Amino acid sequence: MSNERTLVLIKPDGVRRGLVGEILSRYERKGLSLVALEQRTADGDLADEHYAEHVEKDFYPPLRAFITSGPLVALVLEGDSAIEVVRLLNGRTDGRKAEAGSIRGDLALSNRENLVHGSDSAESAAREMAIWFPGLDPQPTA
Ligand code: RTP
Ligand code: MG
Repeated sequence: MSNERTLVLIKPDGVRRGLVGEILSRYERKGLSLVALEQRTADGDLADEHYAEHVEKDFYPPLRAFITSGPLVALVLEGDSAIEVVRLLNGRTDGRKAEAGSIRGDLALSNRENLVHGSDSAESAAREMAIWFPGLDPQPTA
């Protein structure tokens, strides 16, 4: 058992499409616990910080425009192997290729507007939690 915390974003397409409850419920039904949740709108600086690994890539300008295009919901989830489990529930990046049964596989049809973000490693999770929820302990309490 490896209890972990991970950072999730329900991206602006998820809020616009009214899928926040549907997506949250998938994480909750899996058994992950909600530790923190906040709706906010990212500005360009916050987008650049969050997506530091992608800022030089060709796909970044449209990604930046998308992620700042409206409110999103940031959350921290906790549970056994939470980082990997969230990535499995999210599915492959491209909604057209994502596995049926995953959030993207069932609900997204785009490589960019793919509803959710999940930290991809323990290091990313700690870095991203510090960006979105400074003051929150990145480690589970027990
Ligand atoms: P995320 O970071 O959002 O959890 O997604 P991911 O790990 O599955 O994908 P990543 O490679 O980190 O890409 C971050 C986000 O950038 C958008 N993207 N657009 N070629 C493209 O147009 C392209 N590739 C990626 C997606 O929104 C992706 O989730
Ligand atoms: Mg990623």
